[in-house]
This record gives sequence, structure tokens and C-alpha cells, in this order.
Amino acid sequence: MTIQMSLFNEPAPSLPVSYYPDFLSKQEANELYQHCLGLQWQQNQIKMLGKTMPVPRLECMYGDEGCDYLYSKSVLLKPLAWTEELAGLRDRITATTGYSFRIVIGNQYRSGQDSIGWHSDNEASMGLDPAIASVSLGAVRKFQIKVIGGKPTDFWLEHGSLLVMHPGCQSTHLHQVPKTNKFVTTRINLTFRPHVGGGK
Ligand SMILES: O=C(O)CCC(=O)C(=O)O
Repeated sequence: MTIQMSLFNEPAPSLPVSYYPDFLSKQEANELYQHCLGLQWQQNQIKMLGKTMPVPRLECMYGDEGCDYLYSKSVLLKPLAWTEELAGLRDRITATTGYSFRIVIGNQYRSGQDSIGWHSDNEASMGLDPAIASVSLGAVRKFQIKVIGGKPTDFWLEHGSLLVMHPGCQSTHLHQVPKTNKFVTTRINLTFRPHVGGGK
């Protein structure tokens, strides 16, 4: 079932996303969170406006062999082999959504000062109009999405939830997880994505 919900559980305006607040049970989400804490997180550096700076979060990537992922023309992620847990989650999301995925990128937000700014995920390595499925674990953070040039809609992405950005979303919309000065503990986000390269 596809549910569109936003802040205070009001129906979202027409957005190319679906939100499943209880995609995982609490126990499944807790176990997956523990598994993900043990993944191979790295602090990458990004080049922006001629400066090199740390990416404001930790990252990791798992996926099919050879499915390298370059974003912002400066951060190159190379896939580690799927863990059993991540592959199981990938298959479960495919069974629910009908979309297939070849990589998963992990983001670890260590505090409210970790974030990801407004962007769309339009890297050519994912092919045209990718569907992206995003699982959230740990602390609840605000996720904002807006049509380019429009006003944002806020979602509070809960522990064990799944947010699906449907094909087309990356061409018309931007999204972000803003910084917050409130005290927040660690949040882990997993984005499952297609990939057109690598060995099949
Ligand atoms: O952490 C999130 O919910 C969003 C992550 C994201 O936007 C991305 O990986 O491109």
C-alpha cells in the first residue's frame, strides 16, 4: 500500500514520493541499526567552489561489483560486497515497490550538525529517472523535499521507515536533511539505488 504522509501526519501535497512509516518492525529496525553501526564508514572529502572540505556526515557504499558511484564530481564511492542483511533488505524493498537496486549508500548523521544540503540525485551512473528507496534508522530527522523553485514539504523520517522517491522525482524536485541545533543522537540512512554499470 502506498501512503503519502507528512509533518503531523497530514496528507502530503502531490509529491512523487511514498512513505511507509512502519516498513520495519521495531525489533527489525533495532537489529538493522546495530548491524549498520558496524559497516565500514568513511569520512570523505568533497571539493566545492575550489575548496576541499569534509563531507558533513560519514558514508559507506555496498553493492554489485564494479558499480562505482561518483557524486558532485569529487566523491568516488566504491562498492563493498553486499552483507546478508543489506541484501535481504534490498530484496524486501523490491518486493514491496517493484523497483530493483544494485547499490546502497549509507549516510551516518552523528549529531544535529551532520546534514545533507539541497540536491537531487541525478548521477548518470544510475540511468534515467532512477527510483531511490531510503530506509531510516535511529534518531528522527527532518527531511525536506520541494519542487525546484517551490516551497518545501517536511517529513519526519522515523526509525524503521521507508521513503520511496519515484522515477522523475530527481528531475523535478530537490531534497535535504538540514542541520539542527536540537540535541539528536545518531541517525543512519540507507538509500538503495539502481546502477547502469559494473558487472551484471
Ligand atoms: O538521509 C536522508 O534521508 C537523505 C539522504 C540523501 O538525500 C542522499 O543520500 O542523497
